[in-house]
Amino acid sequence: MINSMNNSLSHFAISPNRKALHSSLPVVALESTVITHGLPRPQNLELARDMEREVRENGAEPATIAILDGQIHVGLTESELERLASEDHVRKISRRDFATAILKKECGGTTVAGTLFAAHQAGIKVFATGGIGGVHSVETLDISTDLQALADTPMIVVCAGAKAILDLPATLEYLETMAVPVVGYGTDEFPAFYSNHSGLPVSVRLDSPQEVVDYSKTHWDLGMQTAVLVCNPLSTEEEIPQEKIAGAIQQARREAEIKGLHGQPLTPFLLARLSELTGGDSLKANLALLKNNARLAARIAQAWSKNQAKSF
Ligand code: PSU
Ligand code: MN
Repeated sequence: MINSMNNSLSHFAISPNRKALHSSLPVVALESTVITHGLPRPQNLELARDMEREVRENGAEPATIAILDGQIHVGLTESELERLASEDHVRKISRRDFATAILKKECGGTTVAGTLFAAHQAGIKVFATGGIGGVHSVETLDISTDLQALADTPMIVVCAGAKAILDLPATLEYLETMAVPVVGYGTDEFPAFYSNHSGLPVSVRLDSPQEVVDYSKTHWDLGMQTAVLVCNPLSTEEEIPQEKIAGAIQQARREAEIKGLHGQPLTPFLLARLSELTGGDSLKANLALLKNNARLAARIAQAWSKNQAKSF
């Protein structure tokens, strides 16, 4: 469990969203590993801008989170976003990497786990990503810190399920063990990132932003400290049916194994290889689901702050 701010405030730059944060206006945190390690250029910068636009157009303030020159930024300016998307030496920042990046004055993209840490410290309640990390199906043990962060950070996380390159049944088992509610947004099935169908059940189905807010409030009023994971499927036009992508996923995994890849480079390799193997189709679906999640997160953030205003 991570203690609240303590002396860490000096490492934060929260300026662009301070007003929104203090007046409990709707704010959506956005991660940045997807910009630095998850997508090729120039799509990474376009996507970062698109996600911010989707959030704004749906009534909330975006706060993209990253590390620049050793400072944790909650909310980036346009030029900071451009810099992050084009920097050559950027670290992938999960929870354990903050102190390293701060002391070495590095730049870095925050993963789901890293973003949850910084967003929670800044008082943000809603966060949008593409797909969470999870349990990899490799011989060596590889469980994303994302799962541990979800287990101990009380935030609403909007995603398209876990990335399809993972062992999805094992990932869901882990989330169950850690008591993280897995919400199907308008679905009974856990989405598999590019595909809407995994054949695996969610723990609860909810159908509107207000239902997500009511659910989260009840969960946290009981004293629970876990995230509420909202899994948002793509439209049928945008998804890639599982049977169409299963072969490419298997091949990418095999290649990673032959290369002996493990640790932080594994996920970026699998995503990039999959895009090559599908002739860009997986990239297209990945971009669509990221925007889709930003949209829903903004609507949930709006419902959340309306609810907060009512209870004062
Ligand atoms: N969603 C995407 N693309 C990504 C990621 C999520 O559409 O690249 C990133 C997230 O930042 C997530 C990370 O936390 O991949 C998982 O990395 P790992 O498996 O090494 O924990
Ligand atoms: Mn890992």
